[in-house]
Amino acid sequence: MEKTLVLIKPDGVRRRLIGEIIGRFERKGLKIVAMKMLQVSHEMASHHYSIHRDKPFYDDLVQYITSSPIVAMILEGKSAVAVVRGLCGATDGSKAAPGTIRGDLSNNIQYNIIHASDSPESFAYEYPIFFKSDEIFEFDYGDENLI
Ligand code: 3AN
Repeated sequence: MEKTLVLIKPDGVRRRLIGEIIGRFERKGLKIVAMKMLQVSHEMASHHYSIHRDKPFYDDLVQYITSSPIVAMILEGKSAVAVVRGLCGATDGSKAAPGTIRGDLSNNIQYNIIHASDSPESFAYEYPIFFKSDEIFEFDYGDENLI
């Protein structure tokens, strides 16, 4: 089964949307195999956002993701990367489709609530920034044949 990294960013935490967001992933049938609340350091942020280093919004991005705690999780399921990206919606909340997390909960490109890996390769690069291997669990919910 495929895995993907999700970060509920500072705006999602501070707007009390953690439960709303996790509930959407659970109801879709994704498995939460790792989860924690943490303060992102500048070192972690610059590693995570290294592909954006030359973009004009890079400094704001790092400043923002390090401004207050986030919730990080690893979700597992069939086509998890694409399915989770679909649930998140377009990067700019003001353009994201209704029914998606950003479409329903954000109206902003920077304060867009959530990050999700955009490919299995991105997941492989990103998840070790947030999780050690012994923080990722293997278990069955028991409802897998129904999902
Ligand atoms: P996504 O999060 O949808 O994969 P990316 O990877 O293109 O989008 O951008 C990473 C983050 O950078 C976005 N989540 C958003 O917070 C921020 N961002 C992207 N484009 C802009 C922009 N034009 N202005 C400000 N922030 C941006």
